[in-house]
Amino acid sequence: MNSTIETNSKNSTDMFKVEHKDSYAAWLQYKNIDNSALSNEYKHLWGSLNVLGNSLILETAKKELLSAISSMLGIEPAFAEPTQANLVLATKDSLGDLVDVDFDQLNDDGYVIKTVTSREEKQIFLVGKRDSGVLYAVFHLLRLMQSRNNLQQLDILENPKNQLRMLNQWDNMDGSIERGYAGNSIFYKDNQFSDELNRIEDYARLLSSVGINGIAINNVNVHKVETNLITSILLPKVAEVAAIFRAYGITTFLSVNYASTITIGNLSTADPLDPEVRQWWKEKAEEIYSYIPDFGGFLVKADSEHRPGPFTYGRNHADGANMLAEALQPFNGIVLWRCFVYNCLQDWRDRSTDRARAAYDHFKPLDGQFHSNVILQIKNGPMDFQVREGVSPLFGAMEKTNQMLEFQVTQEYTGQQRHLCYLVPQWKEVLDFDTYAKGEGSEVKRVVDGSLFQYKYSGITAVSNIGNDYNWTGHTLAQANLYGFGRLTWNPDLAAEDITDEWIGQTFGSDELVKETVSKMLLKSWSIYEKYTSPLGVGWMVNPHHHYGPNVDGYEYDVWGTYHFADWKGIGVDRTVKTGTGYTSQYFKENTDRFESIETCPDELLLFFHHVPYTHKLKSGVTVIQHIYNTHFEGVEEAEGLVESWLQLKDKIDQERFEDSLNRLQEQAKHSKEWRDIINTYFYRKSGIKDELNRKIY
Ligand code: GCW
Repeated sequence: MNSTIETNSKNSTDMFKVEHKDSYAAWLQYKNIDNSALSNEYKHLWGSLNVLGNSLILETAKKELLSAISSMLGIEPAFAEPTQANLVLATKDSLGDLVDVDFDQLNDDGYVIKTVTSREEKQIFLVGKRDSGVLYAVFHLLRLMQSRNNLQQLDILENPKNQLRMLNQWDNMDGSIERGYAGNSIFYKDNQFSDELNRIEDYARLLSSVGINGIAINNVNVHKVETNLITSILLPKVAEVAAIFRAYGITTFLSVNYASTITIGNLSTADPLDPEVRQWWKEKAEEIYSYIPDFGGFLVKADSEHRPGPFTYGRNHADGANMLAEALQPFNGIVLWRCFVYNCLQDWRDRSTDRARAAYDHFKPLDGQFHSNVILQIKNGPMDFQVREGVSPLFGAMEKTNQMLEFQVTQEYTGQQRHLCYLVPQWKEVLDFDTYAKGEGSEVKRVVDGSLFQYKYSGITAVSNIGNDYNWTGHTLAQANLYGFGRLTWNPDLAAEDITDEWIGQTFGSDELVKETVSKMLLKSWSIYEKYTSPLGVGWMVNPHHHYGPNVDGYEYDVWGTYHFADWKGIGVDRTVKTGTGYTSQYFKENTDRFESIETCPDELLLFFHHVPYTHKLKSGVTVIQHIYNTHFEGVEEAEGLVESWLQLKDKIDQERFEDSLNRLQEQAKHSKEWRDIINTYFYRKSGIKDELNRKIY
């Protein structure tokens, strides 16, 4: 990856590109096309190039195309007139009448890739409504090339389904990453910005290649030093990073400290209705936009896990968000206001409130009170990125308030990139969940793509899983989660299998055994992880604070407690209206009825919604306790199977990526036994019920 940023001396990023070339390149390998027939075919197709129009992003698109063609074909396309060039890159404004494109079919980031044959000569047009579309078209064409597709006749039209396609970096300026499992931050070190801007550029390129168009570059837990990111002390550096992302069509956002007026503003309050506080934020917004004219806006975690917020002043979250929204409005800035709000000081014996209810109880009553440039950012589930939990009932519940979905690509509760857990299948389930907000066909994906309620702003964001490891993600196979998130956010209707095949083909090449084996491993891995960890939607069997398990009672008697309610008779959280916390009532009727009834509640969420005896028979005909034993033994066998599968690929994958992944898969198989034995033993001792197959449980 050539950096346009001249680095004075070789830095670790330059070293990684040489010494860890394949690991670092992720899915943008651009390997030489050694099939001579195909190579000649492509060479003929790419013999000459013309880029119509001038912009930073068009420059990026051209640079990407030239470097990829050079790397894969060993040629440098010649310049040619637009009517002659084999490859023509253009936007709506620069295309003229060279080729017929119906721009009404394209949204702002949409593009077409069209082959036009005239006088036996083929031309391929990559045309975007804007320059961002041209860049996405280039990455699309290169995806096809890396996957060795036939490119003789192309007629592609692509529009991203989601307007905002974002990542949140939980990076702290001391260089640490909250819930990061791939090294330290690529953005910060020792409370300063990193000087390895080429690493940030390579990250921008990876993200743009899968259609990401927004990034918040600091942790939502904004500490004192990060509060200065919105001051003249650090804004010049923020602007430098924003310029790097801008060249890849990515808008920069900052997480802000809600109490900035106190921390750095010398005011004694952060009350959103206080005129001085409102004026301070208006002036702050002006200052920020003087450095970054296309700044995206603020990401806010308030009144959550000890973060300051409007509750301190007896105000609600509409008051809090709207104050910031008014400050940003003149600059078209937006507020991403997180709904992860619950009472983290609640006594675990307090059965009156259920943490799962909190976000809905806080925000549903405020529907329609938020300004049009506020978006509520809602985690996929009401608890906290568990291997499985109910889908947040907030989706679809607020037709007058912009909503966006927050996933977690970093694997905080799903193995921390030490275990393989490919999350695209989980994300697909969430996106396809029908909220019934406007009757059948009100899936979450239609809420957050803005089409169900015609939101002005909406989209999907996620907590990133990258750090400064030379393979970006700790576990090399976890690169698939970052890739899959981008592709799914571009188009939630893409099949998990297709996204997986795309990633494998670009990352590991076209060997059929590799594609078949890695695809099976990835697509089974979420189910495997769920089997040996948390049964039937109950989650949380991890150690407090670092969230690596197993620890069955880790959270059971913690401040937020009561996550499985296991006693000698049964297990599960009763969230029904009839006898439990009433959480089920937060859904629309079709889902309330489905989850309320033990007969219709899906087995995989049984313990998320109900407290049942260990002897309760699941739809599978197996009792709950026997299901726990069976799945934990199966999970270990399947985790060991992942190692066996990977070993088949020993001579088909470069040694570094093969060894990296093998080591982690072996650790995972070993650790899955710990999960199995601790959980099975715990429930055998609690229930006294023997395993029907008399396996070793003590
Ligand atoms: O998942 C939990 C994490 C916290 C995180 C918080 C949040 C950034 O344990 O580390 O803080 O949620 O989403 O804000």
